[in-house]
Amino acid sequence: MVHLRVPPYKQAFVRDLSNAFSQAALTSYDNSIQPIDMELAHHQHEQYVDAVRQFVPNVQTVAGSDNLADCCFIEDTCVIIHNVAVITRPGHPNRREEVVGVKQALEKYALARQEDEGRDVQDREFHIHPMPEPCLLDGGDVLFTGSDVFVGLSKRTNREGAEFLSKIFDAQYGLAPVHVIDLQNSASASTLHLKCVVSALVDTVLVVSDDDPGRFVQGEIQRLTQVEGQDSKYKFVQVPDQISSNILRFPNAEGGLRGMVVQKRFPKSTEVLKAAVQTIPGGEDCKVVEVDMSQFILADGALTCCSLLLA
Ligand code: CIR
Repeated sequence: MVHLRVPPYKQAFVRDLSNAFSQAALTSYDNSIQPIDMELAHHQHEQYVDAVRQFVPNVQTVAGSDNLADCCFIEDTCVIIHNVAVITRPGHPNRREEVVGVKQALEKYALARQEDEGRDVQDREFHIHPMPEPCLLDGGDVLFTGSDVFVGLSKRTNREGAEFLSKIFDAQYGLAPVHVIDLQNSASASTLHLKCVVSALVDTVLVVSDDDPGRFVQGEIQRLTQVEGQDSKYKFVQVPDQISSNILRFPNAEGGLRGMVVQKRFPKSTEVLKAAVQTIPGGEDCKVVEVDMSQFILADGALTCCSLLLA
């Protein structure tokens, strides 16, 4: 089966907040100066899930756990391309157990999908591959554009993790080539994950932050995807706020955009994103939803990290 683009999403998984979120989530912020407000975090999570529901017919919630403070950041536990899921080994030891509940939810989903008469028979298969040791990888380090997978090597993701994705997505299923971007350099070492500074608007238009890590990643993507002297197929939109470079996109069946979720409170970046959408064929019909994720930002989270989206 040849897939050339990200199709519209039919299914999403989100994960409830842990009761330990405000106290024990990993963060680069000083929690005593900027504590997380749990009530507000719950409210913002609901707004986020409502936004996803506007574009995805089935949204399933995986139960949170008191022992897993960061479990709402479900993106880090799994990478899904079309009907193939790789369960990760999250880079931080505190987060490693998060995969157990996600794997169970996906196994259940895989069984239900097999019976789904709304799907073509060959589309009912759903394959799940857990990552073995010594692989380490957070899903936040993986960007799938529709035709390429980019993997950031970071404090959380190692080369073995990237190689495992290549083995599964490229060698075994022929879905897309996997390109490695080493983030451990002076320009981007402060970046937690690759997708802190880049995400896709549509398959060939990427949003990057207008700062050193964003420019570094843009350069790497251009370099890795240049063929025989031609320019890379990717175009870039630079946003002034790093947090706004991480958007949720909801493709339509024509390769355009049905909708996009962006961070609230960053008006300059939102203006740039809205203008970029207008340059995409059919962009005038794209619905833009703004969600305030301030309490998740305090735990180094953004938008893509709180869901798994699949066709
Ligand atoms: C962590 O440090 O692992 C979490 N507090 C934040 C994870 C955010 N994940 C993501 O952006 N994919």
